[in-house]
Amino acid sequence: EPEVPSFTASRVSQYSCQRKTTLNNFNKKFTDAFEIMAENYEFKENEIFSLEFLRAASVLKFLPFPVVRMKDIQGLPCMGDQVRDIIEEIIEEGESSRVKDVLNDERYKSFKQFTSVFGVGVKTSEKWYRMGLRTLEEVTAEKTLKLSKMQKVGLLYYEDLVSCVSEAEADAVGLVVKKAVHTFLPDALVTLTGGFRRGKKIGHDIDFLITNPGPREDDDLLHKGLLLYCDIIESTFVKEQRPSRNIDAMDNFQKCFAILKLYQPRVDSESQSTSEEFDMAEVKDWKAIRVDLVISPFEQYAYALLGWTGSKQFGRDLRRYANHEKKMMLDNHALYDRRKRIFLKAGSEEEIFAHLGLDYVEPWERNA
Ligand code: DCP
Ligand code: MG
Repeated sequence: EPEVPSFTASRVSQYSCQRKTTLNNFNKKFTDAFEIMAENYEFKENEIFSLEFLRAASVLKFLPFPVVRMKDIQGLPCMGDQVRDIIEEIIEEGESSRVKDVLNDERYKSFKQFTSVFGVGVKTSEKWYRMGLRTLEEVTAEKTLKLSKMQKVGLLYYEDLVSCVSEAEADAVGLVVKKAVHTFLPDALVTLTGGFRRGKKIGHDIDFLITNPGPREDDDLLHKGLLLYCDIIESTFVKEQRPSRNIDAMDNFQKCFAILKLYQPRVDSESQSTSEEFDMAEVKDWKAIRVDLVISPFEQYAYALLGWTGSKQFGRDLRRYANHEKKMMLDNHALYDRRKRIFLKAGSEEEIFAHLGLDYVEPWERNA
């Protein structure tokens, strides 16, 4: 029987920060199914079940072979009954009836549409659904709704924003952002984080971390031009603040959830032949792109970089590991040793892994 050498299921850690997970996923069939189940539980605000499926997905993303029979998952962590049932169904039927039920569920379908709008989360979706709204068409037609500024622009640029961001677009935006930042702060470091730093070829947004070595004069950076829409969140970090206990807490950096207008040269010959029929001004030669800009003080840069590189599941497991295995508290700002009652400084991601007693995991191996 062909067996993958040096793989022992019982030695797979329950923490994704002790595993190396690349984008090479042999079990997409299963992990896509789990992610739908997790999302449905998230819509029902059942965090426990949602996490159960996300953890299972993350373990299967790490497996160096495709699962073809139940024996293949024997001894692996995070394989609860709900998870095993779905794996069994997919092995036997090629698909899962439970997942199909979710995909056909009216509430799931509505929440999926609603949350695809920038600025709309589970809470707003819940409200709209209770009002009897089911589709985005119904939402836009409902003139009595009080939409936030964020939701208004989310609907205005909807088509652009739901179409994914490519690597080429990420590079182009990177140049624009760097140029803009450097006119105000010539020495600032601008680093691409999020999925693109992990090697993903597409994303739903582009994440940048900005830090300025030397004296702090970055406070005004986000208040200057360039953006189509920008929701600036002021920094709420207070000095010597202990890392938050909540593993999904937002950080306190100054940040901006922006929509950037990326001009694109038109390359298709088709539109050129017909362009004479249109007023040139009406031809849209740009795309609205979601960009997150995070400003971190230089001393916190390594922690911010680790946190904003993700994946979300990798970050959750790092914090859970720190807390439960090391009695330390980690967030995007700092690492605090509860026993020694000290903050552990780090100038690089490598140092943070070392503080935690973990082997270093490269960004492209954090696709948990
Ligand atoms: N993150 C964080 N704190 C937040 C928001 C995000 O630490 N308040 C982290 C977790 C994510 C990373 O930042 O992995 C980037 O967030 P995204 O939602 O942009 O996720 P990705 O970039 O990984 O995926 P996508 O391709 O969907 O953009
Ligand atoms: Mg991203």
